[in-house]
Amino acid sequence: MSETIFDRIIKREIPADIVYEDDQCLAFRDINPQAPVHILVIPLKNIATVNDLTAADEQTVGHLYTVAARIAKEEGIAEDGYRTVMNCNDHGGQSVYHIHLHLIGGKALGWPPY
Ligand code: DGP
Repeated sequence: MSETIFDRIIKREIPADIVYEDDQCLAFRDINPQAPVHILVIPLKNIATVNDLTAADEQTVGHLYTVAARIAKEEGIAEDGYRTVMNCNDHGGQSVYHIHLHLIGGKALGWPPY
């Protein structure tokens, strides 16, 4: 698995505004926020895309969601609502090949996303 910028954030080789961490995941503010709250929740394990997930990753991916929900409450956006999305490959708009759950909120978001 090739190293990405997110591996370097995990290793603290480059700075990030980290809002949560535990033994499975790290959450930090997106460098290019698309809304008042835009946080990325990533597994410490480098899984390139959603296509690469296996049954062994199910607990990890579920954990990303429970962490995102916890952060949404802490950020004060849970009641109004927010979006969680994981982009996959080119057509999905993925640019960093280490899976990450976008937590986006703090304003009313448009849908559909095109
Ligand atoms: P995606 O396009 O779904 O792969 O989202 C990648 C996101 O990662 C994008 O919203 C910008 C963010 N990003 C890229 N490089 C960095 C970085 O060095 N630091 C932080 N905090 N975010 C980054």
